[in-house]
Amino acid sequence: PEPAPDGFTPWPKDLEERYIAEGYWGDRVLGDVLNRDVLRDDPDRTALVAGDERLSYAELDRRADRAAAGWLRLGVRPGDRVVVQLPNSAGFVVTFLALVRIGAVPVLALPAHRESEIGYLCELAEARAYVAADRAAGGDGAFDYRVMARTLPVEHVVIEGDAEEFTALADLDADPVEIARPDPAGVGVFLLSGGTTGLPKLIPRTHRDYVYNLEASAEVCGFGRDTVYLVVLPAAHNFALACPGVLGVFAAGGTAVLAPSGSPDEAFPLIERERATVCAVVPPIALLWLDAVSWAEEDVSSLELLQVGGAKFAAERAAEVPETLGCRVQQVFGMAEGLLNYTRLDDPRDLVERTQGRPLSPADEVRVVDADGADVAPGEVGELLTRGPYTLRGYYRAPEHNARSFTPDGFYRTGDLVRRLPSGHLIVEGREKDQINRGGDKVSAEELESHLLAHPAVHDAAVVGVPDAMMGERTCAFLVVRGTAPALAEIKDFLRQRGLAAYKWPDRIETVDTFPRTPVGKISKKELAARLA
Ligand code: J2J
Repeated sequence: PEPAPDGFTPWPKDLEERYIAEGYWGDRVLGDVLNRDVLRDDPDRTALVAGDERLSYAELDRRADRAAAGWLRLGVRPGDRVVVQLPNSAGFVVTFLALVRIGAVPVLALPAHRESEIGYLCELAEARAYVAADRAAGGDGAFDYRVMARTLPVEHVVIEGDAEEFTALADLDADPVEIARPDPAGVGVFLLSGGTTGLPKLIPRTHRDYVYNLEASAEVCGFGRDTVYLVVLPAAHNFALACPGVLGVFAAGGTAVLAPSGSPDEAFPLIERERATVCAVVPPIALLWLDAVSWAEEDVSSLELLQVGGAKFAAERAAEVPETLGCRVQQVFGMAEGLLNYTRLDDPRDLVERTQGRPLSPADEVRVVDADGADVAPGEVGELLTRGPYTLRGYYRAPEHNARSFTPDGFYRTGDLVRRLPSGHLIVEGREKDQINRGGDKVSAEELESHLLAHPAVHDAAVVGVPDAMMGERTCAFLVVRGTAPALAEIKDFLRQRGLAAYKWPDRIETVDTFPRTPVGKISKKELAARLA
């Protein structure tokens, strides 16, 4: 189907009817995720713990309604896009719920993003408003989001903390008003793609597809009222938000506990204090925890399940989790574009350790294909293509990119190379897309290259991944230079000034005279990568 004028590509009618008839899509909207039974029978149950704040289901519901009224009073309307860049705070959760309740569409940026990403997102989404913290927490505490906000093309800036000349997030608080329910078929939230092109892409997720995503995930992961979910990844990332994430916990009636990071110094005391039962991490955090339990003093025995995803988790390390951390491990191979693969809680040990799980939904369609788009023999490696009731049909306002990223019959080309076992479990064997997976953080080679090319001493640039024991991969930039080669520190400083998020900066640079070429004259990244091995 043709994308609608608002840039959203709908599912074709026959599939829409099927997803409704088979019960994948319902009438629920994201603003209704707080478990209704808990709100009615047990409203004082704790929904959210964030810093010194503990909010019950009733309090969180009320705060979200009051904030929704505050956003409406500010002038934000249903359908307006709002770029949200908040840390793991109660403010993030309340803001998300408030915006989706009024039918405004949050564009979920990560706290690490800077002018280059945020400025572009505001333009692309034609955002009405931008909401951020006053300053970055932790190591990068020097960064002041208010300074960036002054450069953004938005009508309203809302700041959590010291707002200076802007609207304070705390002031978006008014007596609840009657709100028109958004259309469950409409776009509820925009997620950010890991990206393979020069510019980040926006992923439209409808209310009904994302509600299905989080509810089905909560069921597969066994979430219930007793679940205490520790959030150590950015809550704005798909994994921590809805797989099952914070929203899945709310749907199940459990408790979400927000941590500032996955560092054992911050996470372990919270696990002990709150008796956390489950946590989602990327492999580098899992490795850190496997090491830290031997010396940490905290009692982490409440943990029942560690979800590991975002990048490949080695079978040997997965095997260590039960003995070392005293909990089950679940591998998660997901993507903000949609498809989620989980190892199941009752899968045999071998599948849990060796595979990255199988699709969440019976309606997920998966193909594994060769370079010509033909299905490979069972068990062979090929590119994973997928479509289903919660996988996008097109990026927002990106027609040319969409023509390459989807097959004519609507399968999303993941760019991941996988092998499928007879059980349906997938093993991630590699990647075809031009992206570096830096411990779960995705870096588009083309995006970084285009920034590097802007440096006066850089004549040409090619970015590749270099294997790393902790991070899985780090980023190496091969440069052909003019005159003196710039030092790594200078390159990083240059990228900082250009407003590129720090996780995208190269870890290493190598200068070369010329690039190796493929027979058709393209830069051979394979050969460049081989030089590093
Ligand atoms: C290998 N590669 C993986 C895994 C993701 C849950 C978990 C992760 C994400 C995520 C997510 C991998 N082994 N276990 O959104 O809800 C790589 C693949 C994939 C890309 C998607 C979730 N898990 N990957 O990581 O949108 O290359 O989502 O296509 O950030 O991460 O990245 P992203």
